[in-house]
Amino acid sequence: LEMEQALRRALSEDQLSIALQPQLDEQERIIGAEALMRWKHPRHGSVSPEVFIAIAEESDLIVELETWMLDRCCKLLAHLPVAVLPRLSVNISVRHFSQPGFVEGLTWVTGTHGIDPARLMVELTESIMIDGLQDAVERMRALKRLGVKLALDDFGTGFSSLAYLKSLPLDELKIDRSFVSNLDTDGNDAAIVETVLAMAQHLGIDVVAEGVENRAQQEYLLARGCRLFQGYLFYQPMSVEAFEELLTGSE
Ligand code: G
Ligand code: G
Ligand code: MN
Ligand code: NA
Repeated sequence: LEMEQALRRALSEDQLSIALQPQLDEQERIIGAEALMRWKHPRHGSVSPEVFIAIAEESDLIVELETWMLDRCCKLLAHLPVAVLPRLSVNISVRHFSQPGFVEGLTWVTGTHGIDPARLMVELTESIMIDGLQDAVERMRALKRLGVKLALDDFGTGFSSLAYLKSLPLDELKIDRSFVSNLDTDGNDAAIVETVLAMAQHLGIDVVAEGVENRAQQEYLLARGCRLFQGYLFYQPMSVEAFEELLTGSE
């Protein structure tokens, strides 16, 4: 509860920021970035998002934090032409996704900033299906009607099977970095990655490989049809200023 109060203060006292990690295509052109929340406490310093996101998710505080995040991301998209920055990906927790006003909120924030909702990739995790597949599918369809893109994050770490994938209106799958990191050493992980890529291709869903740290991983993925990459091999998450510099400097 103490942490929750400190986090509420963080929001009103401007202690939160955004880190952006570029996403690249097979030619290593930047096609977007994932937005990741950061919190620097005035006395305790940086607090890990693993810690503060989990605390925020215990209440509707997560809705406030992610609403702030969406506003900042739409503002940045409005500021940068689509040719410079095609899209941004934002993580949305199941609690926020399940809120009655979520679609309206997204409609409002994209409208206010005058951006094409298709430039926003909403990253969801398999936990959205916790209250049943049908509910999740209906909510996802409402988002698709607005025009935003949908990604399934941390794919492979959840409890669900591959079978339901065909019923989800997804644009993108993000293979969890735990599978990518062992590609060269673990035959099972390599087989999983290969299967996911083949299946996604079959379903017409793009795949982002997360946590790509070396050329061997990149080449393995490329050879099996993966076209989108994110990881320390290319870029670590960086400040918005550094990201803008990267984009405008490489024009
Ligand atoms: O860089 P990294 O340590 O930021 O991120 C740690 C975890 O925090 C990741 O799983 C990431 O998805 C999550 N995360 C970062 N920002 C957000 C956010 O705005 N909302 C949610 N739900 N998760 C986030
Ligand atoms: O769960 P989600 O995929 O949203 O989390 C993104 C997290 O992955 C962030 O914490 C980010 O810093 C981290 N990350 C991104 N690229 C790499 C990488 O190449 N290696 C490792 N170990 N972590 C990464
Ligand atoms: Mn993510
Ligand atoms: Na992930």
